[in-house]
Amino acid sequence: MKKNKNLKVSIVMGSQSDYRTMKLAGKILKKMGIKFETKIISAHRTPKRMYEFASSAKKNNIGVIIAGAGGSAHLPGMISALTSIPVLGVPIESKKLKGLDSLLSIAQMPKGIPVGTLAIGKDGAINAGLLASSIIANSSPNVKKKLNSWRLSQTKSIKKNPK
Ligand code: RP5
Repeated sequence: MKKNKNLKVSIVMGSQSDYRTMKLAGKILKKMGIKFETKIISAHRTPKRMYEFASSAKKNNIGVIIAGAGGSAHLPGMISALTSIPVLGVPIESKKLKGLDSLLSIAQMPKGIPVGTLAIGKDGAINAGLLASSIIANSSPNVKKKLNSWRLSQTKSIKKNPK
């Protein structure tokens, strides 16, 4: 892969109400020293904004897109249809179905247009941040180093015996 230290991650979400979950992905990226942006883009409420974002993402040096959405949650799949940049989908925990709707919608993409689907809610947002970091680490030794030391300190924090 071409070395490009300036690849950014874009965190997009369907609504302001998704931010309390999606900001956790940003927290991880910050720790890894990865540049990122956050945007509200709704596939159904702002379809033109979605199209413009996805079709210009490559020229804007975006290496990974993290997309959070709840309910029918078509944002990650629609973005993936418009760009070959890897898209990681975070199913937002919805009020009525606790995010099962979001999870199935994001995970069940028909063949041809993939979305890497994470867990429902905050765990998914954190793991999306970590997975995006792993992808960026392929072309950034600095990020690889930070990611490895993050994982090592997680391992060290696990006690051998319960109290
Ligand atoms: C989806 O609808 C958003 O991703 C959000 O999770 C859900 C509810 O949106 P709001 O009604 O809170 O704006 O598009």
